[in-house]
Amino acid sequence: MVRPKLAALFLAIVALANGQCPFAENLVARSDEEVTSRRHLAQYDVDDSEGYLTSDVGGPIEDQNSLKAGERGSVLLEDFIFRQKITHFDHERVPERAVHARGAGAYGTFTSYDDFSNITAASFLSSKGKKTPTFVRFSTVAGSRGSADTARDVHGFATRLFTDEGNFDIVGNNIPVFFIQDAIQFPDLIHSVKPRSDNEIPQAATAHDSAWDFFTQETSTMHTLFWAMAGYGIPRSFRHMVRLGFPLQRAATAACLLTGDQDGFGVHTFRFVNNDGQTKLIKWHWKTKQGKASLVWDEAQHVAGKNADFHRQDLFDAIESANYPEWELNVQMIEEEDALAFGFDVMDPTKIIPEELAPLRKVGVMRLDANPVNYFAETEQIMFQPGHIVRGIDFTEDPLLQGRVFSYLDTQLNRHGGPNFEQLPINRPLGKIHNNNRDGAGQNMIHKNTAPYSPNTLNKGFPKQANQSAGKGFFTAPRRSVQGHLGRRRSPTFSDHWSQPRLFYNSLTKVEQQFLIDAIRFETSQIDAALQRRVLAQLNKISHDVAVRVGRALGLEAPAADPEYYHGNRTTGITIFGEMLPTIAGMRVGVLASTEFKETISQATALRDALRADKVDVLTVAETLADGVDRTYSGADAAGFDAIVVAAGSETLFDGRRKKSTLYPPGRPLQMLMDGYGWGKPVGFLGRADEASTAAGVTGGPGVYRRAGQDIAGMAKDLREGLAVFKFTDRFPTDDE
Ligand code: HDD
Repeated sequence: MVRPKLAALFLAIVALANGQCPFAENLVARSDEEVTSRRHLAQYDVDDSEGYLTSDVGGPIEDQNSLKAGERGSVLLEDFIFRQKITHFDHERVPERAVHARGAGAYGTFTSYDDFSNITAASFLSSKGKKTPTFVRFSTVAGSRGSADTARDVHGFATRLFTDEGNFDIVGNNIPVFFIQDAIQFPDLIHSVKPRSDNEIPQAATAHDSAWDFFTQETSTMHTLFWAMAGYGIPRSFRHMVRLGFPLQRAATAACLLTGDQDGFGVHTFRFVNNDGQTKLIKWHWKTKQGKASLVWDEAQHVAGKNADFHRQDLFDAIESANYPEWELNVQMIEEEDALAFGFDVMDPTKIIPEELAPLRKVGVMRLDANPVNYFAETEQIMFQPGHIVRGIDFTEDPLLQGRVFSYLDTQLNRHGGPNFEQLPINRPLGKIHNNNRDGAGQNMIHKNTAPYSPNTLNKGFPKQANQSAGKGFFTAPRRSVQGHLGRRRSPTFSDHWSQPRLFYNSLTKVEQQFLIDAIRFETSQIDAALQRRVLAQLNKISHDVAVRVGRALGLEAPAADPEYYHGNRTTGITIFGEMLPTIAGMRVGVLASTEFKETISQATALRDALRADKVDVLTVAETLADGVDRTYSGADAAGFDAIVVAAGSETLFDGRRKKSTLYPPGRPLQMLMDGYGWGKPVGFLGRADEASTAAGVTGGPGVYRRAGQDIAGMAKDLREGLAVFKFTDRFPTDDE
């Protein structure tokens, strides 16, 4: 069988309907044998490329008409074919995830950079070049399964490593901290964020009373909230969530700041344990090699309406066109005795460990190179758990982590309806399972051992107990200890909720600070006035300036400065717009052309050829789907492109009197140009396009490129720079400008 399969073609059609870029041109056909990252699952694939339709029990059948008494009915109870088909359909759905319901996944391979056995006994890090199959599921948190990808939200980044010593899951987010410090508060957090219980409004949004009612009382939420209100809440794609550490300076023209490597997203502190029982406290960081990029809010809202599948489509297309995204796995390591050495508690999941205090160490790289074959069987049925842990790694006392270890197992029982969910193909480990767990709904294994208990003599003691010294068993860090009086309380070392949000805010560029303030203004303008005052009180503990600026938009006066947590510290790796993207592969350029002027279509085609080697998709937009045209103006939108180019040929396109589109009002291409510019995208003009640029109010400045009609190479060069800058942030005024 050769990929892509029907699913890929279907998505391409959906893409067309949505005005997005289909990957048809870049499709890379690979045989299933070549897709190694999901080879262990191939035994479960069902190939319907030949044969007769059968019932669930294998007999060939026809199923297009029910069995009736007489031509006009009724249908007979005897019709087992009807009943089986309808019954199966009626039971197709399983409960969607209570959170992170909306997501997309992909397979890949993790490659270890070295032998790290001096610090961890984890087998996937035991030798240089060791390869481990992986599956990743990206998600939003609050929205239901059909919600839009670009809702402002924390984004899930859950990774499964199918190691040769069992499945290991890192169930993280694209934000390195979390809202709460104790898992017992999770239902409260989620109930406040989810839609109202009476009318189920709003979907996938925190801009409502209950969310901010909770945030302003449980102030541990402030730090994560700041990250989500900044660009981290609206990433350009899953591929651009979290980033790589080789910063290049953005074009000097693009208001920017040079930064170093940045923090990551395993959130909790874990332990590495080596075979000698020595431990280190660690934090996991996945860093994208695509670079960090985010949308701007107005754009994200447009995308949500135009293409709810924006992120999943980007991931799917990238993989189908062999533009495989990669992330490097880094760890921050500290000594056990330093858990309280930095002025905060490293067991507190609302805190980052700034990189100045604990540098990142690269341990390997993950490349995603295969799409799931069946969304339900693979992406919907993968059941991640922080409790899926392997020898060489251990938990810590973090109360949020402790609660998660329970909750994920429990939720899978609910979703699957029984304890055998680990037997589903996507959840099966690479190795064989030997234990005394038995029976239950959907039992897939046929156990031959008639002594399913330990210890036993009837089965010669098998399966044997494995531990640190025998059978390479999982082991708890030997010197780990806990003690204390029982009590429902929170550690005083968890009580500072404001210093790190301020550290985050200080570390953003000026325009990113403005985006954050604008996001809080957007959210809080939709909530009750009493809550707005509580928001200002909290913001004021972080920054008086932020409180004043948000207050101004709400028509409220901020309280007097509350400087207890004010400081001038900054840390590296926070800014999103401050760095050049290391690759522009997978970006899309929309060329605004006209079928009335063939020359403009030729310009677009030439530009496509010029950027092919960069793996940039250049799409031609015109009035009709004539030769060489990919999109009509009615089916395209600036939100679907990372850059907009006006192909003017030798005459102008936007002269309404002479060159009016036959199908669409001249305002449509103009709108795309204005939106693209307004959302900070690179904008180019090929040929005589003065009227277009004047009509759009795009007079010049960084990221605005003008080239003669024949100078395709020049425009391609400009776009390479412009796409790597990605957003020209000088176009967004700040409050003091
Ligand atoms: Fe969670 C899903 C990430 C705290 C309870 N969580 C879920 C997923 C991600 C995270 C990425 C989706 C996994 C997938 O793709 O299938 N969750 C986090 C992070 C947290 C966190 C980074 C804090 C550090 N979660 C958290 C707490 C609880 C849960 C404190 C409960 C006490 N999370 C769940 C859950 C979900 C889940 C209800 C829903 C579906 C599932 O687990 O499989 O059990």
